[in-house]
Amino acid sequence: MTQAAQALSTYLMRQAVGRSVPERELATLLTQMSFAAKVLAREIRRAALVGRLGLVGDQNPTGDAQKKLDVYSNEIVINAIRETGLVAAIVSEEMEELHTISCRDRARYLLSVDPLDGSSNTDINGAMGTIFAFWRRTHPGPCRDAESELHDAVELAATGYVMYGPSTILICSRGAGVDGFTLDHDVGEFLLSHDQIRCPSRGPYYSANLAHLREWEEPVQRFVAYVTTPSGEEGGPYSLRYTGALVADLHRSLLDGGIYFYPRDAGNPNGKLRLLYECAPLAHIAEQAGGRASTGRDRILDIRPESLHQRVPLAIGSSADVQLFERFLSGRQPQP
Ligand code: AHM
Ligand code: MG
Repeated sequence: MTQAAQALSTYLMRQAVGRSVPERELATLLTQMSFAAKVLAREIRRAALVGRLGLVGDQNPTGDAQKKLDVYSNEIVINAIRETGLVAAIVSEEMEELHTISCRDRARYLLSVDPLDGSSNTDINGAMGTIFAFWRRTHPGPCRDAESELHDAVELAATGYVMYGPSTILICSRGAGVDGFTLDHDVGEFLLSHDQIRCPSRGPYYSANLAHLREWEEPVQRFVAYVTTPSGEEGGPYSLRYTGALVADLHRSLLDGGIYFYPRDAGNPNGKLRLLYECAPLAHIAEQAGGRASTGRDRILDIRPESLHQRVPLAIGSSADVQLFERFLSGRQPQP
């Protein structure tokens, strides 16, 4: 830690000076997300010691086996946000229905959240994450139908993710670049460690579940062959890195360059990942850092949500790499 280390609370307070009430409220919401992240970081660290590993026995709304840590993470995030009275409703990977929490006039935001990304890593001490987005409601005031508000593509106000790895890091954006804060456990605070992150424009990594290679459409297979060939104009071959946690794989691309993709296949025409609480928040972060995010065909942030747990294919990371992926899908790929 340098002497000039800036706490997240100070950073948010400075940003709030002279800003409107809604902007100041956003600082409160980010503070509460950071509080939830601290609690989760502690719980993930000691999960094996307090019986919090393994399955609950249920499936979540999108058909994944629910882990004890999934359920716990969801509760922690909801409690932290509910207390503020500033959020009208929450859509979460772990809840089938939209969770309405406040109908007060001052509930100017909606939250979409994946409380525990990469939950297949819980029991092997692998990296995990939390992904979130606060959406500005178009019609503040009593909340009658938050779900249709979300479908009307309300505006993104702040996004971020937390990565629980060797250290816990919180990355966030309010639409003016991306900053990163590392949790200092002794101080009990997130401290600014990554000021204005810029994503390198290309490589040297690609992240994808190659078990599905033969199920992907041919252009995606050709893309993999291209980036793993030494003669590729991108200076390949790219090295494969895949952790099973989107947050960890994107984090690497954001700092070191590269692309993560989870494309559609014959059995899953929209891929696996969810628009509202996985793809859109991370697309906003990637773009704010100078990167790019699309389905391979359409920009993620241009997609109007049709349902709460809607899935979309995702290619995200360095701008030149995602553009190259898009070129393959559109048949304009470089010739070998
Ligand atoms: P989750 O939120 O249930 O953990 O699912 C999302 C995760 C991503 O973090 C990860 O990249 C992907 O699913 C891994 O899926 P697969 O095991 O099919 O490769
Ligand atoms: Mg997830």
